[in-house]
Amino acid sequence: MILSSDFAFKNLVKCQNLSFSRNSAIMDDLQELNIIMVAPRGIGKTSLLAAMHEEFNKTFESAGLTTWTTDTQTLDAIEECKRLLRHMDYRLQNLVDPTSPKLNPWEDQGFVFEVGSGGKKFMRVRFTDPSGEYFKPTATAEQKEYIRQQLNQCDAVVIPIDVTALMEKKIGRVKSTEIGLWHESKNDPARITKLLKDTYANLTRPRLVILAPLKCETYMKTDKDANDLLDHVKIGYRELLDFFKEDEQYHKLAVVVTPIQTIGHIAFSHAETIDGYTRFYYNKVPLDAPYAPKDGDQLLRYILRFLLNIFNESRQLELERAKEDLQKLEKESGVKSDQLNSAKQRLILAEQKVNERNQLWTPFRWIADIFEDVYTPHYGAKSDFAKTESSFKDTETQKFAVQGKADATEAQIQAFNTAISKFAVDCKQERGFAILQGRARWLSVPR
Ligand SMILES: Nc1nc2c(ncn2[C@@H]2O[C@H](COP(=O)(O)OP(=O)(O)OP(=O)(O)O)[C@@H](O)[C@H]2O)c(=O)[nH]1
Ligand SMILES: [Mg+2]
Repeated sequence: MILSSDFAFKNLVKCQNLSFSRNSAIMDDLQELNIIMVAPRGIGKTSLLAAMHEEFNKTFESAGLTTWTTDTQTLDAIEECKRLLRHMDYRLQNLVDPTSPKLNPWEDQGFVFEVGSGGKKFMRVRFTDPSGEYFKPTATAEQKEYIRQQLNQCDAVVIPIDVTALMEKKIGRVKSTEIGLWHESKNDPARITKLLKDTYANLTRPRLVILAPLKCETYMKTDKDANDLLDHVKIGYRELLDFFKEDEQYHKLAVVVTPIQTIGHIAFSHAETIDGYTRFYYNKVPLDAPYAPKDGDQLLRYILRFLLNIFNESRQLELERAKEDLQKLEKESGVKSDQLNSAKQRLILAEQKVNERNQLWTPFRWIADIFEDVYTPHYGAKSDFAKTESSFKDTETQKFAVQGKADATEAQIQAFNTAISKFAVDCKQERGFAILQGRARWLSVPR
């Protein structure tokens, strides 16, 4: 295992049975959920994040959640990508800057934000947007290891798909059972399938896989077109989808298809191959069409619907444990309260005896003292009462602390359940969109 820095190491630390890692750069106890974009060079990983970012505030606001975003290089790249796509010429000749490989891949902080409600942060979400270089056969050993570790660690994987490569051949659109001429070379499904097969062979926790067809404007015009696109995704990634359905993986995976238009209003024009590299050309339709990404929110909605479900599952366990602790503490507090009452009774009796003794005429008191010592028992009863009282108070303090924690956890679960329902209401499931696996278990909607 190559651990290039302390950051890398800390980034790999896992809580038991959960994927949540803690990032050394931000020292707090927030649970972190990770998502990685997986596709070769130029497919549209960064553009997809830009389309998602365009819908970011609206999507969270409508779910009643607050977000806090950290300034990172990836966020800068997203903003720059949006600026470029917004001012794209009508033939789409301005190209988005390719994401450059990092000298030390582990130093990539990604696009990070915290999610919460009512001013309280509940969890941190991190999108990693690696350079397409890392997925090439020529990638360095360190880059390959980085991707392997990220895939192991991430809760969700987004696979952008170049739809032109999937749906076109030299003489026009593919027929129903054909697959695009450039699908293998551009989208490299074989490499992606191998990467995921290697990582998901022994899954111990749930994962979400999103197949996100991009540059799909032309293929989403009618219901028939959109369903045809979905069918082609299923054919183009058949080996991967079959692997997901195998018994070992099936119950741990949610698999979704979400076609996203990262620019909007574009049409495929033609392909040109020079020196073995094929470039696709597009036009805006109409020529002065504005930047209008479509369905960028769908990515966020599905990811959050999944992550919040997972988060709530772990919170639910925490809540149950807190409730068990509370029950024990309540029992303990009842016993201690009885003990305190008895100690109090003993103290009152001892005090009475001392008072009675003190009221005797002094010579009689001396004589009585010889036959019965009332002061030592009084001292004992006093100290016994103090100890019992302190122990009772300790239990009560613990009880209040656990009660407070349980209430806070319950409030988090409630807030997230509401958000899951709101995210789910607008999750598209038709016209090219589909939940292929894991709906009931990992994308469930609270009643
Ligand atoms: N036609 C068309 N082109 C798009 C669309 N979205 C992105 N692109 C173009 O696709 C190219 C690649 O997009 P990127 O987002 O940089 O791709 P990437 O996967 O991040 O690439 P690397 O960072 O190099 O790995 C850019 O030049 C974009 O202009 C789209 O919806 N339609
Ligand atoms: Mg990029």
